[in-house]
Amino acid sequence: MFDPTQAYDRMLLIRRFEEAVEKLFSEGRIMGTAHTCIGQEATAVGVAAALQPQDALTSTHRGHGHFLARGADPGRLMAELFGRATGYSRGRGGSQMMMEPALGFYGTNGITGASVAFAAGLALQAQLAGTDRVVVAFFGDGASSQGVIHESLNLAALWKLPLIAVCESNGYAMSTPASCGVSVDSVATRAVAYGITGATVDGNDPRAVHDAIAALADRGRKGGGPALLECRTYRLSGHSRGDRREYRTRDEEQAAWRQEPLTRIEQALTAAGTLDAAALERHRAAAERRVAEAIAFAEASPMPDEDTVAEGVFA
Ligand SMILES: Cc1ncc(C[n+]2csc(CCOP(=O)(O)OP(=O)(O)O)c2C)c(N)n1
Ligand SMILES: [Mg+2]
Repeated sequence: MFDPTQAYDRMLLIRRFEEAVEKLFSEGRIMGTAHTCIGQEATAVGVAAALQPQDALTSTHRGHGHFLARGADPGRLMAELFGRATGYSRGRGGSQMMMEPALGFYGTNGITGASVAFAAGLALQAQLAGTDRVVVAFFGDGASSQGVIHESLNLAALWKLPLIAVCESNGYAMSTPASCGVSVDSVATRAVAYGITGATVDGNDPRAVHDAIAALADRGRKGGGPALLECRTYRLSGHSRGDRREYRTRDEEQAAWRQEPLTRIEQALTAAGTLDAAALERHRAAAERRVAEAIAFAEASPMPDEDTVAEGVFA
C-alpha cells in the first residue's frame, strides 16, 4: 500500500540531503565527485515503496536518492561522501561506489548503463536460486542508447529474468538534451525491440511510479519476465559541480520548477486534509535535523586508518 506521508518524508529527506551535498561539494568538503537528484525524488521513492525487502536495486552515478529511498542511513551515506571510515564503503568509494547488500542495494555506479548489466546478473541469480526476488535497475535517458543496455535487456527477455529497467528520463545527458541524443520520443517504446512490456509514467508522481512498479514486480515474480518503465522527470540541479547550465534557458527551468514533485505532494497532502501547514513545517524541520545530524556524524568520523589502505584491493 502506498503511504503518501511516508513518501513525502523520504522525498523531503532526499531533497534536503542533496541541497546539503551541493553546498558541501562547492565548499570542497566532499571527496571525489557527486551528482545530485534534485527534482527526481518521486521516482526514487515511488520505486522503493513498491519493492519488498528481498528485492534488489542497482543504481547510477546519480544514486544518493535511490539509496536513501531504499533506507540508507543518511549519516553513513554522508560519511562515505566525506571519505570517512564509517561510510558505506569505508570511505573508499564516495558517491559513485557505495553499496549495502543488507538493503539489497547493489551499488551506485560511475559507468553509464552498467547498472542494467549488474541487475541482469542479479536477476539471473535470483531466478537460478528459485527465489521470488525482483531486481530494479535505474538508468538515465542518456544511458539508454548504450550497447550494454541493449545486450542486457535482450538476454533478460530471452531468459525471462525478473528485471525491471527504470529509465529516469530527466531530459539531459550532461549538456546534451534528450532530443539531440535519443532517437525516440519515449525510451519505453524501445521495449518493443526486446518483446517486453514498456510503459511511461509521470516520474514526478510517486504514487504513479509506485503503482506501475508494483504491477510489474508482481508480474516478474510470477515468471512474466522483464519490463522497461520510463519515468519522466527533470534534473533541476546541474549535472555536477561547476555546471552553469548554459545549454538550457532559465524559462525552461522555471516551467520545470512548477512541476516539481515536492511541492506537488505537499499540495496533495494538504488538499486531502492529511497534513496542514503546521504539520508540513514539522516534517520539514525533522528532515533538516536528520541531515544536520548526518553531517555532524560524518565530520566526527575518523578517516580510514593508513594501515588498511590495501584492504579491498583485488588487483
Ligand atoms: C560508459 C560511460 N560513458 C560516458 C560516461 C560519462 N558520463 C557520466 S554521466 C553521463 C551522462 C549520463 O546521462 P544520463 O544517463 O541521462 O543520466 P543523468 O546524468 O541524466 O542522470 C556521461 C555521458 C561514463 N561515466 N560512462
Ligand atoms: Mg538524463
